[in-house]
Amino acid sequence: MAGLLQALVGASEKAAHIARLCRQEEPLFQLLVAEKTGADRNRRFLQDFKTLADVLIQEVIKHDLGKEFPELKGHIHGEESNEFRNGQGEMVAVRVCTTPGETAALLLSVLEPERAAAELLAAAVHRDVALGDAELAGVALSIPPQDLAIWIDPIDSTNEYIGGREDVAPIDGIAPAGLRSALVLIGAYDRRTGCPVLGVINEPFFCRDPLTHRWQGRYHWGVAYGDTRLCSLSPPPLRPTPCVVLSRAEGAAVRAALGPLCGDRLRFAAGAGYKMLCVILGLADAYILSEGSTFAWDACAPHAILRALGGGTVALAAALRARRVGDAGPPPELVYNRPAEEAAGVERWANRGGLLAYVHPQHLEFMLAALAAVPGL
Ligand code: 2IP
Ligand code: CA
Ligand code: CA
Repeated sequence: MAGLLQALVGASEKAAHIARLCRQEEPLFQLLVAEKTGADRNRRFLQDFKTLADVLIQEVIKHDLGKEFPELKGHIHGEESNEFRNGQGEMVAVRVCTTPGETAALLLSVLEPERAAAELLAAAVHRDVALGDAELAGVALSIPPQDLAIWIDPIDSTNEYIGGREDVAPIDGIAPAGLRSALVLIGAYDRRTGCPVLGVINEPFFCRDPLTHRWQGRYHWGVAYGDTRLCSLSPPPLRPTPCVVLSRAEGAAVRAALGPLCGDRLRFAAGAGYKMLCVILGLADAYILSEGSTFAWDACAPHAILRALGGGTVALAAALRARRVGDAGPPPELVYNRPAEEAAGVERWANRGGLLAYVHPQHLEFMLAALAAVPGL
């Protein structure tokens, strides 16, 4: 089972490579930023291509994990559907074929006439990834893959990925926007309980290599299964005054309620996964979101890592409700196996009622107390 954690990391590395490739290689980059040329055809193509990058990355992860762990087949889910409408209006099911040549031909049926782009992508899809990570190789786990299922967000913060800003200065280590917030998220949860068990976050655009000027990535992983807690990172130190990271879309009521608690330590960032990563890295102590604007695939991987570090991710509205009726039990955490039956499409998997991601349980208590006073939450 050490194999599954390594396979998740390996899949995230391949995904990150494809994400970088689309920005680095001219034939692909031109498609990604085609909107800027202004031509109508290109404007439509932009929409198509960024979706294709997402769909393809998800299919690669699905394919590689399913091949190595047949028990997971049918239990690997993601944000995207692999059905893709090409420029001629035909439906193409994007998938990984047996050979790079076949995959390139399939991709060309979507990208026609961009042959070079199709071939570059196909080569990346079929590339073998060597990890060379001694710490990760030494992790020995025994979690039966047939008890697990997977959530993939192939690229979280797509808007920042497409926008590609590199000049956004971090504030106390937190990038308010830009390429840094585009992440690959792969999480495994317990099929029966819905609890997150393994998580991998890959940052494809962590920094530029000073010599080659190419983007370099990094990854983080965590395990929270039974009594096992393992993580590539150490728990961050407890700060007396918590720092909270929010979406720029967060409402005034939540901002006002947090004021007395954090003073000037409110931060804003793009990307749901990136904000959870800020908590994992100790750049913030909590990420609070009052709306159902994130989904199972956004939260599963970072939630598993937070649990590995002794924290978690609470279902905000349900936790506040429980508190108001005097429920003394632990606040309910998000689960990943229960769709909202009355909702349709992607909304079935929305984290309805918002969330609160934390790393230190002491902070959780403070924040729930402050938020319980907000009318309408
Ligand atoms: C999005 C992305 C957004 C986030 C939203 C997610 O995922 O992470 O940035 O909004 O909740 O669903 P915000 O930045 O306001 O937190 P995607 O980019 O995969 O659609
Ligand atoms: Ca997302
Ligand atoms: Ca996404």
